[in-house]
Amino acid sequence: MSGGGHPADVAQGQCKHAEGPEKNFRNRREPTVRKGPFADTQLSHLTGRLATVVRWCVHLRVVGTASAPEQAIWLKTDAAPIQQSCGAPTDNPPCHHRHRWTTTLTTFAFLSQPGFLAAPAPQPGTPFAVAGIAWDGSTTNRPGARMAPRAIRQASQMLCDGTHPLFDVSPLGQLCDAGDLQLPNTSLERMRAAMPAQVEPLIRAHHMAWLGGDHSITLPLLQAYQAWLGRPLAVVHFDAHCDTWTNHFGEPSGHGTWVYEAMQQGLVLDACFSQIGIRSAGERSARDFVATRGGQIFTARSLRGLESPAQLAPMLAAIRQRLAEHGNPPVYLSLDIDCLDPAFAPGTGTPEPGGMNTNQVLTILEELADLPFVGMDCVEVSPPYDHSELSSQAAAAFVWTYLCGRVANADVQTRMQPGAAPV
Ligand SMILES: [Mn+2]
Repeated sequence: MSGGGHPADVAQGQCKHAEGPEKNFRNRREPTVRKGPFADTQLSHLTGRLATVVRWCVHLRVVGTASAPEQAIWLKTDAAPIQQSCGAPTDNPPCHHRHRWTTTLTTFAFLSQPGFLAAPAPQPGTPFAVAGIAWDGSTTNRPGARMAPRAIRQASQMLCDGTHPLFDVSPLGQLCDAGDLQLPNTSLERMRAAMPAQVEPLIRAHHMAWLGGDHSITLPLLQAYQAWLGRPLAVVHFDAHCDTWTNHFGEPSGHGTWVYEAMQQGLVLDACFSQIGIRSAGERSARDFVATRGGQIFTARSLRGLESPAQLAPMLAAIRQRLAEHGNPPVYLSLDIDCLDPAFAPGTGTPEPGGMNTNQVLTILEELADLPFVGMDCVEVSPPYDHSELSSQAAAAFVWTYLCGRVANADVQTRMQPGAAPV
């Protein structure tokens, strides 16, 4: 995509160090070579290339170590909203490291607006936000999910103006990108301990879509939502795996234990827990765990050949009925990209053949868009194992579809405040 209206193209020239096609890596076939004694020689050609690379490295180093106001000047953005959203003092904002990460590392060469769907940094009153949780320390097979937030953001920029063909709305203008949480990647315990102080202000300020990360991030997210709402949540859980194991290869917690732990901790309404796409190997007690606790399991096998709204209607009705029986509680969506068959999402840590297709997931997301969702995560995308960005594209499409569904159902109480009456 290279049309003139594309966000990536519109965003070009934000940095004064790279204005114009002659200084733009993407649009330029040959480097700008300073004329001199060797102007027409191969040596001069190589020198020019080297000089350009050095100039870019210096530029990135300068911008990368700058404070938020300095970056704002260089990137021609307004620092005030950034500081206000972080509650940071204007003279020496301690929050600029987060924005340094999201601005410099994804702007090199491409010069595109780095946010999901080209969304700006958080501002008070923006209804929706995305944030990355770049953690994959709990993966049991192939790592790489810590790279996913950036990959999903990049894939999202293919969606242009974000107008959904079914809902006919766009989240742009109502969406901001809070960047990635600042988390230590040293241990699961330390990572989770660092989450609440960053997660809670975001869920109070915005309806959040979280970009994982491996699935171990969902437990602390559910803890934060349960604490905020003061009540357990219903969950719609797409996954190839039941994630109900009682230990993580000898450790108490990991990316395959969060469902068990959430139920044990009373974070979720067991009867309103719906699993979709389950198919992995596992002992029967784990595979059936959610059902034995009163929840519902829709295996990948049971969904074979069912794709359209009419074909999926019985399943959708079962989810709705269960929620209605329990007063339509707030719903959390947790979407593991490995619910998809590896043909549709090869870039994931624990691929399981025989999975859902993209249309099945999209149909379910579209048909359930009027449920009282309070937030979502999309996890387990592993860009190093992806091909042609298939998995990142699917993840971006799912998050975008969810957000458009929220915008299209603005009459539904999408952000249930603590103590509010059920929808
Ligand atoms: Mn999984």
